[in-house]
This record gives sequence, C-alpha cells and structure tokens, in this order.
Amino acid sequence: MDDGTFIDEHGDRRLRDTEMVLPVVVGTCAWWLGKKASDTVTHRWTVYLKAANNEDISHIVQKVTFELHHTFNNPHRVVLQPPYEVTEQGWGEFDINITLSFTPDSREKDVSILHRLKLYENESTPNTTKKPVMSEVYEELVFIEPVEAFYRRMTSTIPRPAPELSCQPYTSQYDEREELDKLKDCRTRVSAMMSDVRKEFEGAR
Ligand code: SLL
Repeated sequence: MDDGTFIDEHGDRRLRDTEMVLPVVVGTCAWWLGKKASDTVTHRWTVYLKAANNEDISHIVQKVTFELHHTFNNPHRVVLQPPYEVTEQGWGEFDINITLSFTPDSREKDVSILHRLKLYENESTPNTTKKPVMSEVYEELVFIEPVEAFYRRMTSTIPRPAPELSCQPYTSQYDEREELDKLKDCRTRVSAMMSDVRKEFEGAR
C-alpha cells in the first residue's frame, strides 16, 4: 500500500511530494560609538540568524557558523545554542558567510547564506548613537521530501520563543499570516481601482 513515503538511496524513509519551509532572517545590527570611536574601533556590531517568527529552532539547527573577516581573532565562530549571534567591534564593512548545519537526523546538507555587515546608512544620513544601523534579509529554507522521522519530530515539537537576540527590539518580525493579509488587502485595493477605472471608461463612452 502506498503510504506517501519512499526509501532513498541511503535507506532513509522520506515523504513523497512534501516540502517543508523554514523562514529565517539573517541580519546585522551596528552601533556607532560616537565620541568613544577610534581609528580601529568605530562600531560595535552583531550578526545574527533567527527564525522569521522568532521561534526557537534549536530542535532543527545543530549549529550556526559565522565566518568573519580575516582581520578578526578566530574568524571562524561556531554557535551551538540560540541566540545564534556574534558581537564584535571594528571599523569596516565586509561579507559574512553564515552556515547552518541541521540536526543529523534531518540528513540535510549545510546551507550557506552570505550577508554584508552594514555600518553606515546612505551618505545623506549622519551617524547617530541613538539607534543602530540594521540590515536584514528574509530567506526561506526548503526541505524537499524530508526524512519522515525528522519531519514528525519537527511537526510535533511545541513551539516556544527563542532566547532574545541582543538587538531584538530592532529586528523585524515576519509573520506569515500578516504577510498574507497584506497581500489580500493589496488585491482588494487593486480590484477596487480597476472597477473605478472601468466605470469611468464606460461613463466616457
Ligand atoms: C574594508 N574590505 O576595507 C573591508 C574590510 C575589515 C574590517 C573590513 C577588524 C577589527 C579588528 C575590522 O573591523 N575589519 O581587527 O579588531 O572596508
């Protein structure tokens, strides 16, 4: 009988025609040091990875590795527990390679995301010590035909909030429901506009 699963070439049972999406956000948050800034230390910054909805994903993620610029001591930073973040001080912007490793039962390959540390807003915005410079990107990690045991473990885990990031108040929360509502709202407005245009056009005939 077909129960919607199959055994892959490694002997793992997987779910056929199933996709699981894990929405995540990677970002940097940088504070200008103002009067305390020196030539080599102008900013204190944090790079982080979190679930888009701020849930704890430590049952899915085994570790997150942040690869910093070679000018930093021990640039290869491994974070095993949430919050997945690294805080440093420095003077320059650079690309940070962020690698996610999943729990071994997932049999998933590591995923790497490149994110640029942003220290400055655009040229017309002066530096301020009042709020940080943020740079966030939303990404969807997709598990295609996931291993059944991993899938069951993931879907039966009771969601709980992740430990707070050091720049939590400045990060955005991306709520899937909210995004869908915004889309619906846009569609309603567009169709109202279309109907107005149609009426105007018919009135002119
Ligand atoms: C730039 N390509 O020239 C970049 C490199 C490197 C930043 C930026 C090190 C601080 C430290 C630091 O901030 N490196 O060594 O403590 O803008």
